[in-house]
Parts: sequence; structure tokens; C-alpha cells
Amino acid sequence: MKVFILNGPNLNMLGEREPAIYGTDTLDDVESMCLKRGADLGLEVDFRQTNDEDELVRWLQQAGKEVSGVIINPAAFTHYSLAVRDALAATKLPAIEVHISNIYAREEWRAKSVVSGVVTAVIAGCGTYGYVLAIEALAKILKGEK
Ligand code: CA2
Repeated sequence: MKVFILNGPNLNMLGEREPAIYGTDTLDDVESMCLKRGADLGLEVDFRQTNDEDELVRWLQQAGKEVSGVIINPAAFTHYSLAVRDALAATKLPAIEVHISNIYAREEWRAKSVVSGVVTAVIAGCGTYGYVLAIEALAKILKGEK
């Protein structure tokens, strides 16, 4: 079974700046961790990052046709992109929203996600380990063990 792990803007800078908030793992480290855990659980993980809203929407449209589930860290798009929300909702797939930081314990504007209302579950504040938790949860959901 194939799943997408999609990452939004600036997450390519992970590990390079703001370690106090986002930790020291790079996005390549996170990808390796996800591919390994996915393989353990029988999931083929396609891990992607973009700074471009249009590209993220196109990947979500592709997801609806090609994969069984989606894990998404929409990054700043979380807080305002109705295009990402609509595209995610249109997939009709199980989806898990991941945030490395606890968006509810930071600036007030970060506590609002326009995406959370169309996902199966949200994981926030577990650092990059949140991606592993999301893979484990998605694997269970896809096996019907929710
Ligand atoms: O906590 C998260 O995972 C976020 O989705 C990360 C986004 C932020 O806009 C959300 O509110 C919460 C920011 C991604 C930018 O990541 C950087 C990483 C290192 C250095 C600079 C930015």
C-alpha cells in the first residue's frame, strides 16, 4: 500500500535554523525515518516537500487517484490555505495532519488550522517523531484497526 507524506513551505530548512522550536533533524533525516518505519509496517512511503501551494494542491489531487492515505504537514498553509483544505477533503482518503511544534502553545494565529476539520487525526508537538506516530496511526487505520 502506498502513502504520501507531504510537507509545505520552508520545511526544507529543517535542522538549519530554529532548533529550539523544530529540533535538529533535517528533512532528509525525517524522510529516512519515515521510509524505514513505513517499510516495517508494509507501507510504501513517497515523501515530498514543496514551497509552492499550486504544487501541493496538484499532489493532493494525484493522491486521490494513486495512494491509500496521506500524512501532511502543511506548514504555514495550515493557517490559511482553503485550497489545500479543499484538495485534501476531495481525496476522501484517511489523512493525518502533523506539526513538529505544538501549534496551540505558540502565537495565537498558529492555533487555527483550516485543515484540521477535514483530516482523520492531528499530531502536534511531538517533534519530528510525530511523523513516525502518524505512519503508525495511518497503518492501523488502513488495516481497519482504528
Ligand atoms: O510545527 C510545525 O510543523 C509547523 O507546521 C511548521 C511551520 C509553521 O508555519 C507552522 O505554524 C507549524 C513552519 C515550517 C518552517 O520550518 C522551518 C524550519 C526550520 C527553520 C525555519 C523554518
